[in-house]
Amino acid sequence: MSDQKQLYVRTPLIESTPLSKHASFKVYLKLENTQPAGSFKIRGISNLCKKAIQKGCRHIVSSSGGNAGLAAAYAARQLGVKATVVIPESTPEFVAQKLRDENATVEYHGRVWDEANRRALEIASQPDATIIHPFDNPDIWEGHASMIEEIADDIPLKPDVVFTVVGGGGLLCGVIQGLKRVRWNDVPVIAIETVGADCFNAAVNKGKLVTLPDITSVAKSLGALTVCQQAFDYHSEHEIHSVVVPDKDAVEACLRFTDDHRILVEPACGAALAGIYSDIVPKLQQQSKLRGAIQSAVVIVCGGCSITFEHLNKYKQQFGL
Ligand code: PLV
Repeated sequence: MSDQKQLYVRTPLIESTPLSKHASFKVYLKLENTQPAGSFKIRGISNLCKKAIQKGCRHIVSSSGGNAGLAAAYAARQLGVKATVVIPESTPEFVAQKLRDENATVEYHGRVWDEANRRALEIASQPDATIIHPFDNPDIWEGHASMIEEIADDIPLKPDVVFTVVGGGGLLCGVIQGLKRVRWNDVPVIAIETVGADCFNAAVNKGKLVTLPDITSVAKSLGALTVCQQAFDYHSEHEIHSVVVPDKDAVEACLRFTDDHRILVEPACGAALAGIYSDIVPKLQQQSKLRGAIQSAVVIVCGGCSITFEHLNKYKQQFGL
């Protein structure tokens, strides 16, 4: 396949009646869960993979908690090159199988993503191989930014706020770059993490990058120990409100979203939806952090494959929901 072919799709932007009813303002959902490979990741990862292949790469090496690896494996298969994905032991076996189904070689290494990444870097030192970082690369952010351009084309009016989640910060960087591209520099972003996967919030509170000792959240896809420098730097350039929600709220949001929209998402994505279901906007307004009335919001439904109906049911019991 030609490396000119776009590997991501233009995703739907829908106005959500149930979430709008809950929030008392219009809520639009950017349905990145409908991307090939299951999440927004394919936007940035395919951009980075294509550029690597143009420079002679024949072997894509990814270190990923799952979704970035799936996007890399999908891109590699579409572009006709080999893929190896190193995943931490926290990644469920069914995700490993999905990677194999994309023809990737899968290697388990380490407890968390950072340890898997060290092994991936070793493999990527082989000739013709290139490391495809899951979040810390300008080509990733450039690719992710395309989702905001699509939103700007599809939404009737500029939104008053955008909800997204933060893992290593690649998605946040893409969102901010996209907002800059469409000249929505004044649209605030609510950047949500879960307790125990909150490296962006820790950095914001400390005023410098912080490395978490461990990832204790069930939202393993948000589980980078340190956020990327660019995401941290954007915090002083753009109005970004860092919010941390308990795992229970992220899981509850997944459950409610299943009923409201009949779409199954993993807790990493549920965290963004918790922005609406857990009434983050009124809380921020009470703290005088969000100025002006909110008439409409966009939630980036980032998607992700690390969930099954059975897993969601287990989480439901675990959190007494
Ligand atoms: N997941 C990464 C990093 O994990 C991965 O390797 O797949 N939502 C979903 C469904 C995700 O899979 C991720 C990232 C994020 C959100 C956060 O994106 P980021 O890392 O660009 O902030 C450690």
